[in-house]
Amino acid sequence: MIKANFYTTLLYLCMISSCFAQVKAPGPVGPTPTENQVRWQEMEYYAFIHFSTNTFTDQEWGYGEADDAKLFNPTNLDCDQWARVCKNSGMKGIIVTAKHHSGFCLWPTETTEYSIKNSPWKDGKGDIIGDLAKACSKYGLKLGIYISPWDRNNPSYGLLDSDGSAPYVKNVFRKQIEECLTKYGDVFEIWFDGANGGDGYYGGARTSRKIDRTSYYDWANTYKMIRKIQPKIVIWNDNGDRADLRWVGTESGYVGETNWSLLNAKGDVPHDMLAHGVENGDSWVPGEVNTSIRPGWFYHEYEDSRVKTLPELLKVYYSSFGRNGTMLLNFPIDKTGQIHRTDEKAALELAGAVKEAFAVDLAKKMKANASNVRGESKEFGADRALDGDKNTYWATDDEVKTASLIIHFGAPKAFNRFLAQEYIQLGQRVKSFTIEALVNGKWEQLDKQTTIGYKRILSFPTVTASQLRFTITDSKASPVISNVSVYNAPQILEAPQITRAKTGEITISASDKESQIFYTLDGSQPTKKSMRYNQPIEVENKVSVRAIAYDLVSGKSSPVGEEQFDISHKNWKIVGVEDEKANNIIDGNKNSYWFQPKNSKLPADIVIDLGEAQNLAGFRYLPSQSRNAGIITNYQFSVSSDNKQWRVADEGEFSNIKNNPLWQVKKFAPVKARYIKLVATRNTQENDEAGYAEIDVVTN
Ligand SMILES: [Ca+2]
Ligand SMILES: [Ca+2]
Repeated sequence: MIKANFYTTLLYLCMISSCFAQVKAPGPVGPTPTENQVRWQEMEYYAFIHFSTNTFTDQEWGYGEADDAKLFNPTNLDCDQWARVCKNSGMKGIIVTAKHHSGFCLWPTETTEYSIKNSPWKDGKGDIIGDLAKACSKYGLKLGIYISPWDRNNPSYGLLDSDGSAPYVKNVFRKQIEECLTKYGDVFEIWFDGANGGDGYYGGARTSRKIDRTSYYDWANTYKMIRKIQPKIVIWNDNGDRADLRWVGTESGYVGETNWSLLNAKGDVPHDMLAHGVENGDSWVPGEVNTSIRPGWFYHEYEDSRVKTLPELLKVYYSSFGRNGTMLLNFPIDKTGQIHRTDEKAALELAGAVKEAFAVDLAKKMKANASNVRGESKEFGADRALDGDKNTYWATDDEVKTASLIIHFGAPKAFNRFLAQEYIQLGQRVKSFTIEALVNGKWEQLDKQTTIGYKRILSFPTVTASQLRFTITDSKASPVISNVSVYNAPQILEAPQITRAKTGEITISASDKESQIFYTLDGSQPTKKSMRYNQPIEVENKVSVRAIAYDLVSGKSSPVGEEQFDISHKNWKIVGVEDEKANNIIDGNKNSYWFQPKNSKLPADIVIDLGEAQNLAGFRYLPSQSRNAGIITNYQFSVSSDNKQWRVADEGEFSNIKNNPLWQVKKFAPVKARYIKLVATRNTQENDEAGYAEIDVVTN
């Protein structure tokens, strides 16, 4: 009897399990990624390295001048340092400019003399791609190659043989790709920039060459060759035939909040499609977000003070792979041949902040239930989204396109980040979703968004709740969610930014909106007992503002932010300029600027009416912070009481402004005057441009 019972139970159990086994996994919907695209997407974060003759000629696009090769001579090149910085920054690979538009090659290619073979570095016996490949392998990073299709040095670029074939593509470009893909081991990605054709050296012809973007490179056959040599590679191409990955339409470091990993295989891709993908596109072409840690892609000493700050880098982080993209962050290699220490520090700060923010997944292994589970099978249950396994997922029955998943935290938990992932191997499905928190027995909506894709991260003000409800409100097909995570990221306590508008009104802002701000106006050290900042402060006179950001939860405060302002610009006027935009010079915003009209010549002057006579003892000048142009080096500063009779108060130069284009302060013997005139006599580029972000005075 016992035996029979045992077998009956066993049979029963087998029936149940076979019943479960019969619940079929969801089928794919729409285009799906290749294995290569999935492997690439899971890398999430990797580096761009820009290094070439440009580094030594201080250019972004080298002309391809033959002699520039002789300038390429890093004093202390260290590919190990590049890889170490990238590894410590949490990156998974490095894409290097093996050849940029100038045509200069960082490896000893057989295809041209314009390479490190003919540079003084290591007497022409070096191989940077080889060195980097070794360093990458040492640090467990993947190697990627950038080869510019455009070559401003090569004599055959843009020319066609009588049979219509392109000798440059056949004998140079394709051979260069072949060399890079065969000599240095596995290459995870190859990058073909979209800048193509135009002026160049072209073997000394110094002319302009145009190409037909659709046919010149014969991409179909070029791709075939690439995939044959490196079957696991992904191809980035913003130019010709659709490849594996897409540009997101900006180099500023973000992709659209709605971001489909789909495009159509044929046809133009306008900006909107680059930014958002195409909901019903017929091909899987996910977005890669590329941006530089500095304004430029190549190293320029004058950008040493313009490296992205932690809040700026975090913004890129959340706006790239927080929005179903990958993040490709560029390091310009400096003239010594290394990643500059300021850039290294910034990247490590980002890595530290990210590590802290995502240290504890509050949802992991918590109890969860869903409004619908596919075939009521455990295999597709809600807990499969909280198990930390990327290959398991919560799925609903085929006909169910809206569904909720509730996470029960047990005791109420504080959190401010939500992360969700679709199992993209079955296509990108979710069209919209909401998240809500159960606070004191009531559901409060935290956010309402559109697509998810590989990974979506949402930030919101910290909330304390016992449950979180994630509702898919619309989907192309039954949703398939591989992961849901919840975090409580600490505040970023950076020194607050202090600005003053033309009206004199002072605004203080913290990088984390949840921080409280405390400030002083008398130069004393601010503490949490100082004045609390709630709204802009009205101050007409000279004032010194000091402020801290304070985190109520941890009791920690930021370093002190500090600004000294002279008299308010409330009654100031630009004299004798029709262009309204000239007011940007006195609006208190360092990011707004004005340039003298295109046809004007140096010396160029700008006159400001201060509204009433002031006791002047100096002036300040800030060049444009976004354009490396019109930076005044030599000046004359005059004052007047009637805008007729002028007296020179000071003249001279802003000595290091080229490399450090920040505020320049000049003092002079006190004088009373109502009008000031700044005359630009020379600029850093020895041309006729003169630009200004701000002009200010120093009063007595
Ligand atoms: Ca899972
Ligand atoms: Ca301004």
